[in-house]
Amino acid sequence: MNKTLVIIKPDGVERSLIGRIVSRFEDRGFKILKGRFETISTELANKHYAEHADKPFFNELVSFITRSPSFVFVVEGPEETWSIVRSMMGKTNPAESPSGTIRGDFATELSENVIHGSDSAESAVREIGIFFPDFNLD
Ligand SMILES: Nc1nc2c(ncn2[C@@H]2O[C@H](COP(=O)(O)OP(=O)(O)OP(=O)(O)O)[C@@H](O)[C@H]2O)c(=O)[nH]1
Ligand SMILES: [Mg+2]
Repeated sequence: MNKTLVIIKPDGVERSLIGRIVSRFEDRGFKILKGRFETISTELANKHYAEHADKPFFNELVSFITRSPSFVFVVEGPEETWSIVRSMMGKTNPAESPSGTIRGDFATELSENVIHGSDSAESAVREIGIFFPDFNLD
C-alpha cells in the first residue's frame, strides 16, 4: 500500500499550518493527491473514529474534529507510506513527540494534535474509502 490518508485537523487549519505541513510531505518526496477542505460531519467522524467509540474521550474527539474545516488529502509514496507519514507526525501526545516531528513542532495538547494519519495499510484503505469513495486504489 503506497498511499495513506492524512487530515490536517481543525486546529491546524485554524492556525494556518496547511502550507507548512503539506510542504514537509512534498519535501520528503511524496505526492499530494485529492486534497480538499471538509467540515467533517458527525456521521463521518463516528465512522472514521469507530475504534474509539467506547473510550471516555470519544465525545470530545468527535466534537473537536467536526468543529470547523479540516484539510483532508491522500499522500502517495513508496510502499508503507503510512508508516513513514506516522513517523513524521510524532507520537499521539505532542508532549512526547520530539522536535522535528509535526506534532513535536506544532502542538502541545493531546486533544488538539494538528494531524491525523492512517495507522496501518488496512486503515489507509478503509479511511481513503471513507473520505474519497470514488478513489481507485488499484
Ligand atoms: N482527551 C483525550 N484524547 C485522546 C486520548 N487518547 C487519544 N486521544 C485523541 O484521540 C485521537 C485518536 O487517538 P489514536 O487513534 O489512539 O491516536 P493517533 O492514531 O495518534 O491519532 P489520529 O491520527 O488522530 O487517529 C488522538 O489523536 C487524540 O487527539 C486520551 O487519553 N484523552
Ligand atoms: Mg489513530
